[in-house]
Amino acid sequence: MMNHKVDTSPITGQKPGTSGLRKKTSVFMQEHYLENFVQAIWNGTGGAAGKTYVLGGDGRFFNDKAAQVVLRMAAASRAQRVIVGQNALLSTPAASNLIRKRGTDGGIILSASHNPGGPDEDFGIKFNAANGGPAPEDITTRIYSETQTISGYHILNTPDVDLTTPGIFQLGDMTIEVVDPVSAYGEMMEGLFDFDAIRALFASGFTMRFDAMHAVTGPYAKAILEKQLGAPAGTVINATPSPDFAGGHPDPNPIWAKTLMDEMMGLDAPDFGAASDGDGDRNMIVGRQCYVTPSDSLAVLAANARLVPAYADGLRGVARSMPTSAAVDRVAQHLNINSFETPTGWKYFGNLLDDGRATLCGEESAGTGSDHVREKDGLWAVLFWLNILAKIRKPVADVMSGHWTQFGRNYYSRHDYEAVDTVAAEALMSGLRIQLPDLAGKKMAELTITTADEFAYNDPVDGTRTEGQGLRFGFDNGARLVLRLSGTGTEGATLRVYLEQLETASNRLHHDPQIALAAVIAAAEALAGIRHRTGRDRPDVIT
Ligand code: VG1
Ligand code: CO
Repeated sequence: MMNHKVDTSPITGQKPGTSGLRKKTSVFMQEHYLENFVQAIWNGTGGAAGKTYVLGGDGRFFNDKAAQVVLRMAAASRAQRVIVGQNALLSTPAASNLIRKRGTDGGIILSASHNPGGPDEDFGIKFNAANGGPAPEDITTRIYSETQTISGYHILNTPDVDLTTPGIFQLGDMTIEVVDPVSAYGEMMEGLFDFDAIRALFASGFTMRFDAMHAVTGPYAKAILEKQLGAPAGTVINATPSPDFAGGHPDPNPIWAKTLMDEMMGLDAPDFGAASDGDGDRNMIVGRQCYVTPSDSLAVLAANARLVPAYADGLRGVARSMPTSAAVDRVAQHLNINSFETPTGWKYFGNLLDDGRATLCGEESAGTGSDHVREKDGLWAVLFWLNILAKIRKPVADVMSGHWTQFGRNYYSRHDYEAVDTVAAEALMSGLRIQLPDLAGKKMAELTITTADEFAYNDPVDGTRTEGQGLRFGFDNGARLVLRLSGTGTEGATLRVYLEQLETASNRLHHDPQIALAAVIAAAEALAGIRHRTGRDRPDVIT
């Protein structure tokens, strides 16, 4: 067994973004690229010696090979044990659960999440800390600075480890424990939700379609929905993880989960539909002829949390990312609990969850989660909805209508302009940034700007300050506009335009969001000149 020290030199651009390091797969497959970053993880976190880790990924192209590299490098750096999902598969929330349950020092997740996969698409790697959550900024900063000074890495020169069967294996002095990726996660879900009530719901003829989008949630959804909860076979579709997600884009939104959307909008639609993303941490919820925006879904979960055994005593608080709509804030106010507004990315929820200040968290990008793990959790959100529906036995459309009648409706939409020229996108943002102090009082199309600032966050638990988290504009009709650049893309820049407007008039709760938001959409164009600057006449994705 040879422990090699391989000479290397820093590779530029290994800076983790919103959620780990994401690049084109071909970039990750370049000599030393993955190895440099993995060594930087060890170096930035006090070394791997004596540590235990969880390892898994979403099954995309290069997942299997990358997992073998991580194992050989962990062994060469004298890690004590790695708990790895069978065939190197683990959904992100399942990895978070294992890190916590087994008390490991952290985990490595091989995934580019909602980004497409394959030799010409994207790959990614993420380091999670001992609390099970995405490494906070101080750790990612240390890892990044290690990538800038690295001169060598350690790796064993050994054949691949067989990860196809659960069991205990040795690699050098390191123990490898191959585990079934689903069982611990399934047990956790059973402990949170009223499985008997959900079983009774399915037994009563309730129909559901779950689109796993050829990604990692397939085996989880099959085991939990069809086997444990008795949903008919065929409830879960596209259930086999595929290295390129069968050529699809594993992002559960109305555009990329179009097959499911079409079925749910049809006359014979099932009662309930859901989808999840590449690594299983996002969710889309859709009722019969009723799409639920992620921001509304978070609010509905918060309002009905007491119906779920795990949250029967109520919520300690809720948190949402800044661009997420304020729908959940209205519920929090009604429940008399705190609501926190954090920067985009799950890592900012970690302290609030660890400190017991928030129980539920969510993002407009289809991420919802709670203190059961430290990641957003797609299937958990679906089970939460099923638990609510099992108790109240109403169609999703009626749940939404009742919610809006009680709390008002925060009309919401996000317009994405993808793979835009980076220089043009940055110029758009910096052009607006310098105008911020002078914008209040200015008219944009039909609306007048009342507030304009750039979001910064002071973590209430450890006092860390995070700046530059999105440009925010308030208008005289109560609408809100947010602009920010994505930190997960791998091609050019993605401009995200978030639009929101509260409506409380009972006769205006059922409009098409694009129409309800027309005034703020026009104001955004007048303010930012998006079409002109990006050269696009419409967004690539509207959620
Ligand atoms: C996007 C979403 C953000 C989410 C992140 C990771 O980030 O907006 O809410 O936390 O993806 O999700 P950005 O920087 O592209 O806007 V996942 O499921 O791709 O890990
Ligand atoms: Co994801």
